[in-house]
Amino acid sequence: MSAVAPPSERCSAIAQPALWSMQEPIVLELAPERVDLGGEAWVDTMTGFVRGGDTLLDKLVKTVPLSTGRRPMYDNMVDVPRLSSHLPTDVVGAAAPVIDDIAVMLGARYRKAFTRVGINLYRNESDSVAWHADKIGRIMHQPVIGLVSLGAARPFLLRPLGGGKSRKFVLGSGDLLVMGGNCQHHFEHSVPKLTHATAPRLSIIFRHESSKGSL
Ligand SMILES: O=C(O)CCC(=O)C(=O)O
Repeated sequence: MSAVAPPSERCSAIAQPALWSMQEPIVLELAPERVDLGGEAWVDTMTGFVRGGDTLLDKLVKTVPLSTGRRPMYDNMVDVPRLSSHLPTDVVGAAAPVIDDIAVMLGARYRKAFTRVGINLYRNESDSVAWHADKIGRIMHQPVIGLVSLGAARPFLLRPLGGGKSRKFVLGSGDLLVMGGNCQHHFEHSVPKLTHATAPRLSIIFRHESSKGSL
């Protein structure tokens, strides 16, 4: 069950973005650095992979149908604290061709077909995603998940499944983070709520097919 939010309720303009962040979106050569998490789990990161991140955020918020999901909590159904969309990559690419470019670059590097795109809009500091590992990890060995962050910088946390010391990656507009190896099997991730006011952030998640279809 979900309700599509009208564009006017999704977010307001980003406060004072960097000038390069407002240019037409382009993608730089992919040159990530690897963080070894141990146990064959890893994260690749690249700062400033996408230029024009705030322009891309604006375009996606205006063109992609974003909805509020619902989930059970105790005896009630509650709104998920963010807006989301899950679409084939080429559908999002029709609105913003740079999405196709990113999927192709990730595909060439990680040897996967990134055919699905998830979009999450964190409208303000109260929006978040709770600790979880992606569902694809339950049915596929060592999936690769690419994530491009746009808009306000927010911490992205990773910790061993079930708890433990977390690692913080602060993702700014245009930054890339890729989770791979045993990451979805041994780790969980979250984007926590903040205690200070923040401008909107949008994440684009690139997922590939599993042998049992797309997730
Ligand atoms: O927005 C993010 O950085 C994380 C999103 C996420 O964990 C998800 O879509 O499963």
